[in-house]
Amino acid sequence: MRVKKHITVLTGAGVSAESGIQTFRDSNGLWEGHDVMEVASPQGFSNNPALVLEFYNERRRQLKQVHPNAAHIAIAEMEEVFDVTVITQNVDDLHEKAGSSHIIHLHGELTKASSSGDSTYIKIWDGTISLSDKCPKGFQMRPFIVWFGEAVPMLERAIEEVAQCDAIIIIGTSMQVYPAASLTSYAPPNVPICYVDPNPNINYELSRSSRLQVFKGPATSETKNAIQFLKDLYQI
Ligand code: BV8
Repeated sequence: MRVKKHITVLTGAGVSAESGIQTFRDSNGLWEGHDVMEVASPQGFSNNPALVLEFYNERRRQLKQVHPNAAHIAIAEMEEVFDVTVITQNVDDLHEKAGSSHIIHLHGELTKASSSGDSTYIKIWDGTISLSDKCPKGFQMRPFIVWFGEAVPMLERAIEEVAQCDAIIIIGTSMQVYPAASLTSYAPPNVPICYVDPNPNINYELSRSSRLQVFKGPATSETKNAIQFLKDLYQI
């Protein structure tokens, strides 16, 4: 029985773009609707909690109208022949809906809420979070999101995965947000890295890869080409 190769799939907002969820840095990105520090930072939340709660309530409501696209489905189907871990910067639940079974959310999840005063108090939350929602200890409930300036709790888990993978597929991320954007540097030497993006940003860490293969184009058409590249490489 052949041992399955371990593939890390690192995704960003671009993998959900064709499902209708706006990316952050493309022309009509979310951030342009709002100053990032106003809606995605602890300072922003303390300055105007109602604005921040509504920003995430709106994105949580949108989750009910969107569906996984061909890229999310191809990633889930990879599990038939590979041992796959999805490490996503996205806070949507489209990888879950597509059927992926090992998912690490580096930057949190829209479908959960946590206590502002007790980070261990985390609840599944698919409705709105309002200023009257408090945890049992009386602290304000907040989106279960890693804001700018906040530590990334799942980082060690993600590094462990990348450190023992056989290959990496990067899909739809501008590779600008750290520490997520540095994860490829923890991969074993000479690991093949496939990068699916219509506008790939070869950051410093990627520029040091000896086996970077760019698949320039949208996730729904290029993800399967990257997967086929790895199947051919491993003669699967
Ligand atoms: C931390 C939750 C320390 C919010 C997010 C100066 C230099 C370097 C770093 C820093 C710096 N100043 C500050 C920092 C650190 C900062 C950072 O990296 N800032 C950047 C902006 C410079 N990072 C942090 O603050 C992190 N924390 O460092 O903590 C610490 C340690 C200990 C104790 C205390 C503190 C926390 C970062 C997490 C922030 N939260 N999300 C929310 O989602 O609302 S990040 C946010 O950006 C999203 O999660 C998003 O996923 C992520 C990355 O963006 P992308 O996913 O890449 O999206 P983007 O729009 O940029 O790109 C889309 C891509 O898709 C493009 O490439 C495009 O071409 C492509 N695309 C478009 N269409 C398609 C497509 N691809 C395929 N198919 C298509 N159809």
